Amino acid sequence: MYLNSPVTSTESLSLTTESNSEETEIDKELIELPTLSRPTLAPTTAETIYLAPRGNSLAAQKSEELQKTMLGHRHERHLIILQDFPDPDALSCAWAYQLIAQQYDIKCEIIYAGTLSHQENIALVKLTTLPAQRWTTQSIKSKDLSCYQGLVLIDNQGTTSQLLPMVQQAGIPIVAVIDHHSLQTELKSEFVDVRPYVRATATIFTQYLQAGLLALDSSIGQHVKCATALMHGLRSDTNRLMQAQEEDFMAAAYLSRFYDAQLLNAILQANRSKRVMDVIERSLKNRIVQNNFSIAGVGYLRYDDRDAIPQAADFLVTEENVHTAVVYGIVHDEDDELEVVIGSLRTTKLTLDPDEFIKEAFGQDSTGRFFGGGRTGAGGFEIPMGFLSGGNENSAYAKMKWEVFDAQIKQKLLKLVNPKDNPIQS
Ligand SMILES: [Mn+2]
Repeated sequence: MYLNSPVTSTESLSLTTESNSEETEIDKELIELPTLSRPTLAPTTAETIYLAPRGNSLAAQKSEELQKTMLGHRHERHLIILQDFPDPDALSCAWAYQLIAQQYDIKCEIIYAGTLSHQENIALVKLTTLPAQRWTTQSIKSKDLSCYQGLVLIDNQGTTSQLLPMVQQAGIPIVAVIDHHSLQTELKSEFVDVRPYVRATATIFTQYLQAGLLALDSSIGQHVKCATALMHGLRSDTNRLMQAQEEDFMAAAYLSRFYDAQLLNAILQANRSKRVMDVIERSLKNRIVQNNFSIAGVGYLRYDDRDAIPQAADFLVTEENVHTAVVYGIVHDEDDELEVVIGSLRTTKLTLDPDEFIKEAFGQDSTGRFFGGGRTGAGGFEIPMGFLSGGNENSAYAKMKWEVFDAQIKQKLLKLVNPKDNPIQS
């Protein structure tokens, strides 16, 4: 807090308004040709050096575009849809978006379909009074969606939300998509800012703030809390900044002027529940390690404990000689009587692309939708069990069902991990 000297406001002004807009002008001229023929991603050393300054001008350009989009939607009501199980990156960015949009008299509601199951997420929402609401696939049916004029997707592209198809049916157009996961599907959206090479959506949002979309003021409690949430989102998506790159550090440096370190500490101090500890124990017992991959099925889990899966993967990847961990289990949703296999991947291997790995391991469903994807260092998948859901009162049946799914998932993973050694073929 004491870092917030009066200097900061003048600094940020000169950074954002004047010098930056001039830079943008020059940059635009320079990059006019390359932008047209720009390859999606080819990280050669030469290009990495070239990308850095362009990253900033892209941020300035996108901020301007977003502002124009918001100007065109003044006095409307929008829904910000998060992934079913939102993480700190998603939650904090949605809040930042809401605060930015407020200035244009756009009222945004932040919604998600699943639960907040990670103890840190619960602490984040409670301690910062972050305004996110749970709308289940049941409760949405009783909502009047006609009062909303637009949808916003943040830290996701709709593929991880059960709510999106339901609100799209109501004919609400997508106004903005802001994400850092690999491009999933072509979405029709007025504003799109998808940057897979950025480590956190919180970095993108901090750049918007720096560009002047919202002037953070450390005397406003809500701004301090939002900056703290963004810092938490940025840290958690970059493995406590260990996988952060220059622009993530720059974003963290900017947030450091406004965030509340004590509040962040309180969020991080949230303890694991006993049930999460039990899932971690099961993952330890069940893991098999092959070719530096650690793979563990943890059986059945309650819906509210779903987040124990990524936490178990976070833990397994810390074992020596392990660079990648995959943990999965069957999550039972009592509300909808549905079961789904949920899995998480964590890797420290720089050459392993979680998005590619998961897409290749599990493929697509009958509609062409992938069962999962990822970003740098982490990925996840969800395989609906459809007709096989339920019937678990019969424990012999439940056990058999788990064994089949466990074997099938292992089989698919081990094909990639160790093509020659497939334990199923005996
Ligand atoms: Mn993220």
